[in-house]
Amino acid sequence: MKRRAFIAGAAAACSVPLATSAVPYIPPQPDTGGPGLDARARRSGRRFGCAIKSGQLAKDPAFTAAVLREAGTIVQEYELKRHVTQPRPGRYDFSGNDKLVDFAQKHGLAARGHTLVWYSNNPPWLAAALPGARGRARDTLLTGYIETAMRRYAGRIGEWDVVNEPVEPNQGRADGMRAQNIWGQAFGENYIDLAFHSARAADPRARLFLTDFGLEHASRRCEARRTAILKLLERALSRRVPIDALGIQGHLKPFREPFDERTFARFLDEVRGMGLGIAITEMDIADRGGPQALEPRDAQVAAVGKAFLDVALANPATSSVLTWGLSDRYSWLSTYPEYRWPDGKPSRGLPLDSDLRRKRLWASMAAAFDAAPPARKGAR
Ligand code: 9MR
Repeated sequence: MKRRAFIAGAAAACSVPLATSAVPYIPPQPDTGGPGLDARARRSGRRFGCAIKSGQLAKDPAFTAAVLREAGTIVQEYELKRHVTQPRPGRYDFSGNDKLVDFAQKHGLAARGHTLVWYSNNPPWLAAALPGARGRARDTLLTGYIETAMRRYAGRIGEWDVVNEPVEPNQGRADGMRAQNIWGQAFGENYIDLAFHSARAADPRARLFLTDFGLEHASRRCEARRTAILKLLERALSRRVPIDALGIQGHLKPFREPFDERTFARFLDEVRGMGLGIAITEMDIADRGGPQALEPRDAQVAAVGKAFLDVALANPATSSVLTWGLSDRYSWLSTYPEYRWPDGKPSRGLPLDSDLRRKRLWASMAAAFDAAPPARKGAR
């Protein structure tokens, strides 16, 4: 990079109210060779992975090669959601995820399962059946899928997002639980107990996650969400619900909300203090609202990624980091109205650009993995 552009990038990186470090981090230019992110993550006993779709593997060999270069674990971007797998009652279609799990097995990758119980992406028949159902029939609408999916992939999917996105304080409930949620409406909070108990029974060796977004920034929105999650975890653990770990999605939006290392570190300490593991399960960085020019924008995105991962990896309970996609060639951020650029240019929130080149964000993630102290061994 030309020296002037570099300085401009660095200055811009300093001007974003993101992190509390005294010395601003200036991410290095990415190298083009060298070990991938999973190899870096393994140095501290962790894993790196990404979300993928089976269609990408079928149609894009260059992207597939990039996944194999960078990732040690994969997760389905959508192919285990119930509207896909259970289009009609009692009829399952696991064909998309079977391809992903076969791919993982063939190449020695680990696989996560996303997601078993979510307020969203349920088939219409399920949302229609739930309110009128009672007793065992109602329980089965929740637990039947957990049992079927987890038994099918026992030994091949080691970690499951059992309950996804349970809190939403801005929906008005005093306890911060998501009000517009078919599961909460049918069972009350007990849906969480039922889900985790049936997951534990379906595959006792699997690591069971509760996952949510909006836990990362130093904003009122995230503060309320962190409080709601901590209280939920406290209640659930006191009822002996078998939750092993919290999945922090990590959809960062640094040009809208600040990131503060101490705030995030304190939250992770509280989670660890409850005896839970931690993973970053869906990391990406919305660059909408950042500078138009790519150099300073990429530098700022990379700086936030580093600040965020430095805190996440300083905690020994953090076992893995997954990004939501791997390359800007395929990112939900480029399709979502709130985050996509109005001129149709791709969002640059993932480690590889649209041409599969390693970006500054890749370099800052690699640097964070390289510097990470060891993870706790044998975490469930
Ligand atoms: O990225 C996913 C997108 O392709 C799907 O259409 C959408 C609905 O299934 O889900 C997106 O993934 C979400 C994930 O499942 C939960 N956390 C937020 C993710 C981004 O919206």
